[in-house]
Amino acid sequence: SVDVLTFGESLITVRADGPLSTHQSATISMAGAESNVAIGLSRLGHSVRWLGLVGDDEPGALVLRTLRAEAMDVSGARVDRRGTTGLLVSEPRTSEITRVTYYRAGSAASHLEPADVVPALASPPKVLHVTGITCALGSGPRAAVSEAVSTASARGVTVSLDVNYRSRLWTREQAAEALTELVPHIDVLIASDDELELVAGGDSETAQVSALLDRGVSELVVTRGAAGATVFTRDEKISSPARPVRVVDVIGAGDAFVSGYLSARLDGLDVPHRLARAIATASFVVACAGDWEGLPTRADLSSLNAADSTIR
Ligand code: KDG
Repeated sequence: SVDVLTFGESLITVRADGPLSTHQSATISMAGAESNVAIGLSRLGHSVRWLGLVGDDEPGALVLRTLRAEAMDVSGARVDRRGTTGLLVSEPRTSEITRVTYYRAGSAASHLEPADVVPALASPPKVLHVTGITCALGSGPRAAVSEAVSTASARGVTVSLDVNYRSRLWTREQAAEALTELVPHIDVLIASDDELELVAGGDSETAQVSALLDRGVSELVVTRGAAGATVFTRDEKISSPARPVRVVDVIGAGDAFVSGYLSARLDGLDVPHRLARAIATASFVVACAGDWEGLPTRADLSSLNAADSTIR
């Protein structure tokens, strides 16, 4: 069995150097919240299995080839000819604003069903990680998440959910309806401060935190962007500021944070050290372009503490 099992939609990305209509230069890569987390965990030495559907096309081959190169088990991933691999286009508009456009409706990945993921839990991983994005892709993917988390929690597997609300895919009301019912199966819940109401209702953070802990969440990780993050458990509340970083590309920071957090948890570290690794991991990924390219290895992480020069 593996340390971490995850599944979701991975897309091909075209990162243009300007508005796509005027630009001939762009970088082609891949993205996907779950595969970003999977790459982060794999680089930190954990065994990871990723499941998902890609189209019978070059973008799908790029996705699987990249994940194999990142030492992932993709033996359960498959090609589905009912759709193509999804596409994400990003275009810089100002130094702060990036326009992101999805071409993913009806994609191969949107045909995911419970039977594509639930059998993999027969050999239980230590952690099952899912995100709210998958629930937004259609009724099959939503059922896959719901059945996977209930099967995993019944088998004693630690289940982690990153809310990851995407306004382009569904409304806040739809997200709240789908995600609230997952909560009783979740051990580690990661949400940004403005996503808390999607899983807990209400509008005061104190009430939301106690509602989630009462429903069985054992670790609630609330991220606050550049202001850092707080972890709430039954017994403690631990906050940490973010590291001061020169941000090149903020996309992927949340996924990097989750990979660092789960990695430290798998290593048996306590909550303050989980938070510290999460923040360190995120600080690597924002320093270069791309969602996952800058994710650190263990050696990279230890270089953070060996400070006497900024040139290594
Ligand atoms: O978390 C970063 C993701 O937004 C990106 O990788 C693409 O999965 C993606 C999505 O659906 O937005």
